[in-house]
Amino acid sequence: MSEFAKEKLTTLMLEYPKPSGIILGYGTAGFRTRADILPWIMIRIGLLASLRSKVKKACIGAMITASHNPEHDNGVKLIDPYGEMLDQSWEVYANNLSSLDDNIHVLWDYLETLMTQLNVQLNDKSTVAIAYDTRQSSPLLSNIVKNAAEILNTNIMNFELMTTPQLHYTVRCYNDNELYGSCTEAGYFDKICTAFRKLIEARRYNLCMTSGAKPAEQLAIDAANGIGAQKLVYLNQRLSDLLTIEIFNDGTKGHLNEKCGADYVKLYQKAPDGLPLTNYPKYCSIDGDADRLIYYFIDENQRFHMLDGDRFSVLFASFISNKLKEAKLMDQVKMGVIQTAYANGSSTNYIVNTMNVPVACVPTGVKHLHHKALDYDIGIYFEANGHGTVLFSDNLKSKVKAAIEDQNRTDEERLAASQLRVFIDIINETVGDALADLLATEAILCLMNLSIEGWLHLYNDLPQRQLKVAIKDRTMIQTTDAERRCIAPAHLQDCIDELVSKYSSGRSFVRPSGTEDIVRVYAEATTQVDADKLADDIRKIVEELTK
Ligand code: 16G
Ligand code: MG
Repeated sequence: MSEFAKEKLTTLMLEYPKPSGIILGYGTAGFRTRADILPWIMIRIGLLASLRSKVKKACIGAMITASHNPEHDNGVKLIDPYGEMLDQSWEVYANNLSSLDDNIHVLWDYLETLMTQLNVQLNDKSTVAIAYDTRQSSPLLSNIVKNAAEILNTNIMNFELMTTPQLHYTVRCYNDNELYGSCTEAGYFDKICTAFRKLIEARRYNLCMTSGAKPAEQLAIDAANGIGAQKLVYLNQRLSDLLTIEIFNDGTKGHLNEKCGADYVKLYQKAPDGLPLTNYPKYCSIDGDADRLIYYFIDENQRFHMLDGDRFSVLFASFISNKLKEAKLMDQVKMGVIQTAYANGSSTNYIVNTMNVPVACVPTGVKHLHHKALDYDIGIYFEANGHGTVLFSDNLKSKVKAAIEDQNRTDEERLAASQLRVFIDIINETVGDALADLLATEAILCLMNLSIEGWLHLYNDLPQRQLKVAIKDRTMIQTTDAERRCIAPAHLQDCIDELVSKYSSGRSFVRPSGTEDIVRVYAEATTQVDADKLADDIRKIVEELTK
């Protein structure tokens, strides 16, 4: 390979050396840690993005963000050609690059070996699309990714400030010649806003005829002091006659994700700081990179109620199955909901037994849910934390199109099919997207004539408790069956089974965290007191058996 390229890489490595003793793995959220110790890894991820692009002959995305983590953290993750997360087989290369010594010859040798193995050349065409969140450290880190990728002759598209789902969408559009949508931020908003308007304008017109003009829906949103605040403004600009969004925690006063954002609200089950709980019928929180969404409201007794990812699964599945039934398409397609062990048992019960929709359970982490969702014509997935989306197969899309065009069908059938087609355009099929999910939720509530209280009362959650347990080595805990059962240490599962059997509707599991050096305990039961007690009993057993 070229000496010139090697020289440039040497300079870059000298400028951003790898701190000694650091071990950094490419996890579910890519590389993520304190921002000040990240620059060196950005060199390696830039090189990897470039190689991936050469191999796939397509644009690869690099998103700089640490999502819901505090401002002092940052991270990077790669996006594959169709807007999905980096293929798992490449995480190995990411980890290999990360673990190499900080020596140009070692790194260069590895690159040459990898390029031979992957059958690509330095001059092969490559394109990397970069975007970042609002963290102070983001511009510098993205610039290092750019400089590193350019060493391998890569064309860079820098989209600067974007939400994570916007970059996923953009990469997809670029690679499929804009069949999915136009490859710009304006294209993204055009697609989701036009679909939203189409879907609810007709419905609002009908309502207006029967019960008078309806004012725009009002929503107060906590934007976690992150990138979402800047982007929500566009929804306001385009949809203000249908939706009035008041944006709080917009980054002008508070700190990113500090006592606010979807993760905070979900974890502490309370409203964030910086958002006055007055006068608004509905509230939402998104996270620092706008790929998670949580709804909540205050009832007339001043009680706080939260609607999380499980609730989105139920709402989306209800709406879609209604439309499939109305369009007489239900028998021709396979629909399923994908959850993790964290899904509240009541939601699973409601989806399976009341809605008659099958549920699959997979290990924690978006990539597992997304992958499983591909098995269905309509795969609806949400993590309880509010991250999720819906995937629609080509088969489903062509059946819907045929139904719309079929003159032998009734008007009602064709209307339902066209509503489904428009709904698909609101959804960001590449990844969970707080903005798209918000519009989809508002559209469904309007079309189903459902209030937020009505949505909440579809079923009652079982009380639950989650605990973090610090143990000396979290790898001692090993799980199976989508993390619902432990296989190590010995006897732990027997003890869990025995404790759980003492509680009505009891359920509990233990798993090592993928993002923190702790073990997580989950418990649910018929009362909060029982759920708390069960969780605490399990904690003691975990501590005892891992001493
Ligand atoms: C990451 C995952 C998220 C998962 C969480 C679990 C992605 C993009 N994010 O944030 O899906 O719920 O990790 O964290 O995959 P834990 O292993 O610490 O419980
Ligand atoms: Mg996020």
